[in-house]
Amino acid sequence: MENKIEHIKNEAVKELATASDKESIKALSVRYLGRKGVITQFLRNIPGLPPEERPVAGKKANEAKKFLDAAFNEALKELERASAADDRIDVSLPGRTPSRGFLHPITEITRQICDIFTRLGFDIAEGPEVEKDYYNFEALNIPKNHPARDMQDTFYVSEDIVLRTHTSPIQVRVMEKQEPPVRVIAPGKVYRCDSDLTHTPMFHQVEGLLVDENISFGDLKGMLTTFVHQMFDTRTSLRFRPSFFPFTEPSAEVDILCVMCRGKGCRVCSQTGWLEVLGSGMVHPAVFEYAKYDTARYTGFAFGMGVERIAMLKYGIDDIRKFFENDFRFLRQF
Ligand code: 2NL
Repeated sequence: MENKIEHIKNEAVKELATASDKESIKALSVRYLGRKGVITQFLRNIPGLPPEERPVAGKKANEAKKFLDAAFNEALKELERASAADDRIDVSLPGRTPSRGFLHPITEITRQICDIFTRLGFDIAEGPEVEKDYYNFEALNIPKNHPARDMQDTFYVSEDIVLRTHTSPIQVRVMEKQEPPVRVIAPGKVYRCDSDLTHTPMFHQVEGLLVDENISFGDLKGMLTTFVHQMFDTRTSLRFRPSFFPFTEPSAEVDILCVMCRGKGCRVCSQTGWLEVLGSGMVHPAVFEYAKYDTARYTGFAFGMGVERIAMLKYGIDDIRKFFENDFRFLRQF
C-alpha cells in the first residue's frame, strides 16, 4: 500500500515536470487531487483495507496529497513569475524621442528676412513662378537683346512665357494694381539655366521695393544698413559699390564685412575682407513709365538678394547643393 501511494506521487511529479503551461498543470491537479482524482479515490478506498493497514495508508495518502498540492501551486506561481519578467520595463533604457519636424533652413532664413522688413513697414507679396515675358523682362527695362534673356540663362516655356528669373515681376504686378506709397517685399523661387558649386537651376530670392515722394539713395542706404545689422549683427559694416542693372539707376552692389574673418581676409571672402550680399538701386524711370507712375512726383528704391547665399554665409556652408539634396543629417542641424 505504501508503495502504491509512493508510485502515484512519483508519477505525478514526473508529469508535472513536463507540464509547461497553466492549463496542463491545472489538469494534472484535477486528475490527482480533484473530486474523482487518483489520490482522492485512494483515500476513499481506505475503509475497505485491512484494519492494520489503514493508519499508515491514510497518513501516506494525506502526505502525498499535501505534497502534490504544494507542488502544483508552486509550479503555477513559477509560471506567473516567468511571464511577469517578460513584460517588465527597463526604466534605465533611454526613451524613444519622437521627431518633431522643423522648417527647411531656406524657409527659416526667408522668414527671418521677411520678418525684418515686415517690422520696417513692408507688406509681403507673391506671384506666379510661370511668368509672362512682359513682367519678367519688358516692364523691368530689360531690352530684347539683353544677355539675361538668352536661352542659356532663362527657361522658356514658350515664345513669351518663362520661368521667372527673379521675383521682380511680383513687384511689377503690385505697381500695376497699386498707386504709391508702395512698400513690398517679394520672396519666392526663381529659375535660371545654371548649375555648379554656387548655382542651382532653382533657388530663392527676396526682393524689396519702396516708392513714395522724396525717396533718396540715403533712404536705401539706411534701410539696407538696418537690415544687415538685424540679419547678422551691428558689427557687420556695409560697403556700397557702383554697379549696373537695367531696372535701377544709379545701381549699387552691397558688400558686408566678411562674417568669417571680420575683414582680415580669408578663403570665404577670397582675401578681400568683403562679401557681396545684395544688389540695389534707385528704380529706373523707365520702370515707373511701364507702371504708369508719375515720375515727376515719385522716386523709389529696390533691392534683391539670394536666400541661399545669405544662408550659406550665416551658417558657414560652402556648397549650395547641400540645401537641395534633402540629406536629413544635414538639414536637422539648423
Ligand atoms: C540681385 C539684384 C536687384 C532689383 C533687384 C527691382 C525691382 C523692381 C524695380 C527695380 Cl520692380 N528693381 N529689383 C533692383 C536692383 C537689384 O537684385 O543681385 N539680386 C540677387
